[in-house]
Amino acid sequence: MENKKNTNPDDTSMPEQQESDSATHQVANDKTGYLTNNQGMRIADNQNSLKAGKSGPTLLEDFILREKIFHFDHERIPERIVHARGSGAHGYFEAYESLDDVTKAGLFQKPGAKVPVFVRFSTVAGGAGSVDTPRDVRGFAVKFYTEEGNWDLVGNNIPVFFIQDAIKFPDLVHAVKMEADRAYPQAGSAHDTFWDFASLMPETYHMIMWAMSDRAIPRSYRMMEGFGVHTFRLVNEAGKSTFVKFHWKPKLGLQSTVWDEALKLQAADNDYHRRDLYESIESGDYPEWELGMQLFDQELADSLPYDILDATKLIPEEVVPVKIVGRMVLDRNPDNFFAETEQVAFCPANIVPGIDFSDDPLLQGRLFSYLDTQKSRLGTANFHQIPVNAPQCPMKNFQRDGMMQTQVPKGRANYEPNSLAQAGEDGGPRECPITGFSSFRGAPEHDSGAPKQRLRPESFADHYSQAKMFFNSQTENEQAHIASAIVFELSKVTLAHIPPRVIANLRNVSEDLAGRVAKGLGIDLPEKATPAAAVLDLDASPALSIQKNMKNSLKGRTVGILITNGSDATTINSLKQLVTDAGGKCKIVADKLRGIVLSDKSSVDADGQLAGTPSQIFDAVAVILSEEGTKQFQKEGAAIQWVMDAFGHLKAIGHSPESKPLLEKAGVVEDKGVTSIGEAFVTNAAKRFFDREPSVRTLA
Ligand code: HDE
Repeated sequence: MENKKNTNPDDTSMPEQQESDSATHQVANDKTGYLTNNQGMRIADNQNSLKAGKSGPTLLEDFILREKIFHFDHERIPERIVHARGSGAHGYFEAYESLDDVTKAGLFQKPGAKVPVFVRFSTVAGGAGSVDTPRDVRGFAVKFYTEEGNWDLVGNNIPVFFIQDAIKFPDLVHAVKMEADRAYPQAGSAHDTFWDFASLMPETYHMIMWAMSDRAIPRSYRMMEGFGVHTFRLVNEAGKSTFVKFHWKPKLGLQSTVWDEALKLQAADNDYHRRDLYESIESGDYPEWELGMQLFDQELADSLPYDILDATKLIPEEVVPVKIVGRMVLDRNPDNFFAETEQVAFCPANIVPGIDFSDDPLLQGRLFSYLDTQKSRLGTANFHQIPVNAPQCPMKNFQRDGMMQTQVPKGRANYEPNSLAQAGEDGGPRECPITGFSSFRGAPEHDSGAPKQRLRPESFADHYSQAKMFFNSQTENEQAHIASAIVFELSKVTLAHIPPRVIANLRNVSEDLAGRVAKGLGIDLPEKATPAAAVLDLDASPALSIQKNMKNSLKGRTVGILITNGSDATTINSLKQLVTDAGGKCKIVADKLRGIVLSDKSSVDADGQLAGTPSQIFDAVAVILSEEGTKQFQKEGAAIQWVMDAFGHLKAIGHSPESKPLLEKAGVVEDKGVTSIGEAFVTNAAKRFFDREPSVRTLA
């Protein structure tokens, strides 16, 4: 055996027992670390697949090859529907002053306070591999990792938009992206379908002015303005709201290319903007913007000749000045394009207390779309756990599981309210009405009706009246079942503080029920729970009872007939006939499946063997045994149980005279439901004998 060729210049050691090949082998040393598969197992040869002999075929056994190709096959994720091509960077935002008069948002409270950000700039129409310099709107999306949660300001480099209502967005995007049949042009609006749409949509013309201006062919991402576009709200500690439009002003000032230059850049450097951003950050020339706010109130809004909720309108800086409130510096390139820039998931609905939405119908649609689209793009509802998306403040809730879950929550508190803490367990986090986010409740901007609120109407406050009506509508036996069921369930509860709380609630449903449950559990009757609304005496509704609405019919029901060798053939056949005539079915159960010899020497097969066919699966049972058979079954546990269960489950039991000793052994006490085989049994088989219940078990 010869050695593998070692082309690692740093490596001096060589394994000695490997066969030579012409591939380039770089062998691990202390500096490189060891190459492993995804399970952490060290790999000996990353150049050759495992073959039968020297030239193959390749073996299916090669798990190293299969894992590597499998993972490679799935490297791509769907690109963004719009804004697919983009470039990202890390940095920070620093507040210049306190804005506590207009917002309680933590990042705007202290001069000099910094929060980390991740920014993604993008074109809109082209695919992920398209060029950087077409005529297009540019996305300007900022994720602020604040101590109160992530705030995403997902804006563009143009302060207005093409359409006024989110419902038109799919049409706009279909029209502007490559045409459906020919799949071109790849990145740009200069084609039939976009201009067809625009020609029919007067609301696009303001944005078209901007898109046809040099704003749409910027020199660099570093030299673009950014805009939140919509009117948002700021809300201060006192709950007062101020309208706001967000602006980003580049420290380098605005700069665009000329059209001919933009065209030629597409040939000279497809990645012109991506390279520019990356290289400026690498060289320490950090791009910087100042955050500006146009702050105004309803009165100012009312004075304008257009609607501040219309995203095709801007408010000139000359009318409402832009107040500069902080700066953003991008000082770190992503370590990995895919993990960060591709997987970052922006969402305009990501806001923090102190910032809120307006009723702009374009914004309202976006609040749904971004969360929704990330599920398609990133494949799991857990995309918020990807490092670039994860908040950098504590995050705790009761959402669980889902594909690609990486968190391992401890304990059993995955719901609330819960009282697990009372038993010394971790009960999980709780809402906070003071520091938690509450939607601005003031009057809506227009006449869209009631203010937004999270409230349960008073008309929903009665929780017991119908529970009481339900209980009162049941038969006595059904009521006993309910009481017993609750006793059974609560007897399984190990936390002692919980059953009294359930009974306290039951006292509002029925004192009788509550008393029976308490007695069944052997605990004292607790204080009654205070109802949120008076409990009403509603009329009972017989339709709510099962027993009051049962049909005494054999249709759809099955009678099980227990037989063995020597059973009377005539009785069996006449019973089968009667049951079939009444619309029911019969199934024969015997100790063996085949060749049971009846009294007339005829041979029959059973439908089920006794050991595996308990009486539970029948609606009524008949026991037709010979004297000999009865003796045999009196020693047969399964046969005794078969009869005992049928009796205990309140079923009709028919029996041949010879079978009686088996019934006695099974503890059957004669009642209306226990008869000889004949018409009476067939009538009984259509119902249950609830009156029997107190004689077979204790109910609560
Ligand atoms: Fe977007 N937009 N958008 N958009 N948008 C998306 O979300 C959408 C709109 C903007 O770098 C998508 O994650 C609707 C206005 C940026 O990852 C999608 C409407 C503005 C980015 C989506 C709009 C934007 C997106 C596609 C009309 C400026 C890139 C992938 C109601 C204020 C973010 C994704 C990034 C991306 C929907 C209009 C900016 C499909 C429905 C107006 C910067 O969810």
